[in-house]
Amino acid sequence: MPREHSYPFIPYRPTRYLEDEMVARGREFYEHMDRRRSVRFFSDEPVPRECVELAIRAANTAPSGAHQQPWKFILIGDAETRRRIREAAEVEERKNYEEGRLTPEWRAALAPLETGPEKDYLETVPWLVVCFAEKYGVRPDGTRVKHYYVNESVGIACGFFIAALHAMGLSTLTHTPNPMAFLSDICGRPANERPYILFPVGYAAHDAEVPDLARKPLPEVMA
Ligand code: IYR
Repeated sequence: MPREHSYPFIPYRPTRYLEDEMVARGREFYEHMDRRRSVRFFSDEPVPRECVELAIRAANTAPSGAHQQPWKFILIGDAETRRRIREAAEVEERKNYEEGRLTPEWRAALAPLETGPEKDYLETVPWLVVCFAEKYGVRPDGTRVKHYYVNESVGIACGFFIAALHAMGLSTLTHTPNPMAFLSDICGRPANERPYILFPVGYAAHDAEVPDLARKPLPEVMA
């Protein structure tokens, strides 16, 4: 029986696999994702712009509330803007780390990561990508469009972005300088866009190190 629709619908037939192949593909994808780490030591080696554009295209395939795609990815490659972002981020982070804005509990949680106020990687990497969340849309006549599930939608898109970079052998860090309103000024973004995550994008340095952390085992994250 053909379904009745008020709007256009098209057939969708996602590829199906034999069960053994499903498991093999799932395992391969999981193992691939399990090799990803957040990186704080980057190379200054150039990265083709096309790679970052492809990662943004991948992010843009994410599901979103009412298919509103309430995200904007700002791509920054020029050295002067990267320098300004580093300086502004470090001003805020010095207040966090050196002027006691981080609570003792927060500092203790971060201790194993050995993070600090120095954010030199923001100038090292060839690209910065700032993801902005559109709190609401703006019609051409200036009226507002309500957006739904903005945080969930943008978070999923950023996950796709991170996964796409990893698939290309690139590294990133989900950097959320706090507060990060300075990113709206530097990137010249309108009031309906809220800075969401700042991603340095590049190759991991040849001598990069990451904290020796373990992931929670499945029974701890699944019930
Ligand atoms: N924004 C700070 C602090 C920080 C907070 C969390 I939660 C982290 O996982 C890592 C760092 C900074 O970037 O150093």
